[in-house]
Amino acid sequence: MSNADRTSYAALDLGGTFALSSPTHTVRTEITLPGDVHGALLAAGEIPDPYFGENEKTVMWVNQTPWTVERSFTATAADIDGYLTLTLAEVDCIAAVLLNGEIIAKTQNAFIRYDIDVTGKVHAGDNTLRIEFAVAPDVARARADAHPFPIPFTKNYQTNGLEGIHMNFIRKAACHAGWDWGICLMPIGVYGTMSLRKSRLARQDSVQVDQAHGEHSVELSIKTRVFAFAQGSVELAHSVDGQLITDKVAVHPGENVFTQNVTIHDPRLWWPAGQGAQPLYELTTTLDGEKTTRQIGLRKLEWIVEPDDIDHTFKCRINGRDITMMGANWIPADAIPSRITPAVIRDLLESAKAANMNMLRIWGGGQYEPDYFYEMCDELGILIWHDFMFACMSYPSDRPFLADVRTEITQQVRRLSHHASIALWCGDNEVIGSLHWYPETKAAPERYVANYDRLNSMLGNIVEDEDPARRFWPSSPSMGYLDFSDGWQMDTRGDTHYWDVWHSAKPFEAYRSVNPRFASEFGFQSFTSMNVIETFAEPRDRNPSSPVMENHQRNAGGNARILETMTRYFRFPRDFDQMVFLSQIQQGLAIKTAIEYWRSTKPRCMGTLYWQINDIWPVASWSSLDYGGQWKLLQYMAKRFFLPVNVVAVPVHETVPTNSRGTPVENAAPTSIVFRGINDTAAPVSIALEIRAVKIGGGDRVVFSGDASVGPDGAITVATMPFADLAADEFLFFSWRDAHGNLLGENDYFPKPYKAYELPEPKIRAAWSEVDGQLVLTLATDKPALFVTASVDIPGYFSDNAVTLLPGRQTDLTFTPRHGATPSAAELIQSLRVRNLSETF
Ligand code: BMA
Repeated sequence: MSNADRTSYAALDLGGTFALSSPTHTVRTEITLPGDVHGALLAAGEIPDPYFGENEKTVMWVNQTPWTVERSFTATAADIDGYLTLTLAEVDCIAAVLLNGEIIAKTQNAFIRYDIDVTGKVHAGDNTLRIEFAVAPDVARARADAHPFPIPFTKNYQTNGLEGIHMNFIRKAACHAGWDWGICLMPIGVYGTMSLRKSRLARQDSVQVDQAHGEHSVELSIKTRVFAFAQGSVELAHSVDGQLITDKVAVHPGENVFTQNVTIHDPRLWWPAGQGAQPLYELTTTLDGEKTTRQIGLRKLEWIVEPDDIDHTFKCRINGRDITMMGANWIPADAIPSRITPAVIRDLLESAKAANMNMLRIWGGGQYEPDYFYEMCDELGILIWHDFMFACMSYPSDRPFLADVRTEITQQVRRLSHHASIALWCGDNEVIGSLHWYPETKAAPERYVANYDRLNSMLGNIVEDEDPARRFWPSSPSMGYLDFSDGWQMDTRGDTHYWDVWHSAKPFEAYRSVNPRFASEFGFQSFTSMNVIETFAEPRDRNPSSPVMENHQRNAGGNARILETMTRYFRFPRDFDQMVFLSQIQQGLAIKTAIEYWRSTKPRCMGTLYWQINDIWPVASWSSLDYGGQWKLLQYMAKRFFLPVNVVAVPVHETVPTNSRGTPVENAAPTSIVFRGINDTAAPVSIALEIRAVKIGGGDRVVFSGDASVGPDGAITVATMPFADLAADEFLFFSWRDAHGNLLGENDYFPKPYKAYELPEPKIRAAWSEVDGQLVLTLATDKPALFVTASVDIPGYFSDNAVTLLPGRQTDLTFTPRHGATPSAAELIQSLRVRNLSETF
């Protein structure tokens, strides 16, 4: 690079320490930006830990206070010798930005990157940057009051004596106001880039990459958006796969678009996790010295939504193969945004991959994630179903609102479209459904449908213009293009949110009463693990109906639902600790019931994403990972029920027994049990299946042993067993091996609820040994032991857990530390605890 190039572009990072103050409050302290006000006040000892006890209420004043942040920075003559852009990303949210006392911008959308032209406004020497934040809930209320007709907001965050916040009138994560799993903090801050960029003539605004896949090559079409301050010419260069394209291009003031093509021969294809490797090609773009890099995964991705004999397919085809999507829904990783770091995100995403997931859905009540999130997904092979950020309520559709959202969506699509991991753009979460929730929307459906369509059709059009290769899906759930009917449980087309088991207390078996094409939401709650509860509840509060535990349960009636369900499937737990453990067994069982069944219906069902993988704070919720990333039992069970080659038991009722309300009768005995072999790989697999009937007190007999071949991407019935062949005290345990005798998996099926069995008290032996330098925990038992779970006091997870142990069948577990922990053998051994179902009551 020549000297001229080196000086033509520079960026001054304006992140760092700012003074934090308020015109209405006496607090004066410091804040590190990017960061947030709650984090700063907590660090300064000005507020207690918002997550502890009921402190949420104590800190509520923070979001009702206007805040100001200010810093001075020094610029050299060289720093300002050119056109200057102040780039601020993720400013949360309604604020005035002042440079040297002059208002240079007003921000109002946390999802927009503000590129502010500050040419001539920065001095050589000292400068001041100041951001004055308005009280967002007040602005939202004023906007709602001024709107010509009422637009109700979701009741999901009407908590803590708040009257609720009109989150549909401001653009920031809706769940910042609380959700049915979330604390209400309404954070304030700047979470993204803060930099002063100097350009000779022009700056990069976005780089997008489209892929056209041929027989043995991929043509990349690289679209660069360049913002020029004046007429002239700039050097634009891309380098990828050893090829360099350099162009001297003429620019005119404003936005300029350049498209350049590169052909990559014999491409190494990118596959989702579990289906192949994730090779990434590095694309470097340089504009007059401003250099950016992107990792490009080469894959052809299509959504096949077309008529079939059921109604319409809904499936993701990658590199020509219809691949079942398996995973969960994603919410923002922390309610205190400054705690969302690359290390936290990597840990969560690696846990998703470790549980055999290949897709996450970024849910519309949260946020667009930082670049590193998607880079990690590219690297790990995790596809993203991406909602746009609208959820569970109607939104305005006046011109200023739409203009603001147009900028938001356009920018986000341009920022993210080059990622191999982005699989789908979805208009929103449950906004169509929500038209049927509120008295106002129900009373005037035509108005609210028209209002909805103005926003939703604009979103679709932006995707069509900005990212034509990607599918736009109007909403989740949705039945398809311009279909505004309420089709949550429609199971012949589109995607399905099936919530009857949790929200309507239907039995777990009800999951088998629907046959979704793609189940994008369904969930069942559990308590967060005991060591997490200990971080927010004093010993005296560790009771499901204490105010502290109720504050850490945001779904009305949630704790009651957890406990009531226990009485249906289990003997009631003997103490709080066991109740917490049992709640996680129960949660795992609910979701296992759904996913095993829906996977067994392949190719009818081509996706199961349960609600939800992560937590935003420590809380009772539907998540499979605790706040902090620890594995709940559902995460372990997910690792098994998402095995690419799996065998599942499906009870079949010749006539489905239902009660007078049409609800399946709980625990009705099936006529037979069908064993379905599922193969989500590209090659045929041979499965040697052995099924044993096991007496709950010990002793078993082989009831089936046979081989089957399951074709690529297929599911077939491997065995069928009349239910009458099972004795009253027996359950089924089955295992399957490949053609070489390697164990591929184990599973079980209990025809009756666990409470109906006289569980023996097993003696479980745990022994550590070192195999190939790795510590292995071997678990063995003298009597059948259910949901045997090992835990240690070190961040990490075992290779399996919540396992069924039988006499003579031991299980070997290895431990994977998280967060770079390097536990000694002694530490692991000392803190080991092994639990099982029989000790819960
Ligand atoms: C879903 C989500 C969220 C909610 C969850 C649990 O439908 O879209 O709104 O948190 O249900 O109730």
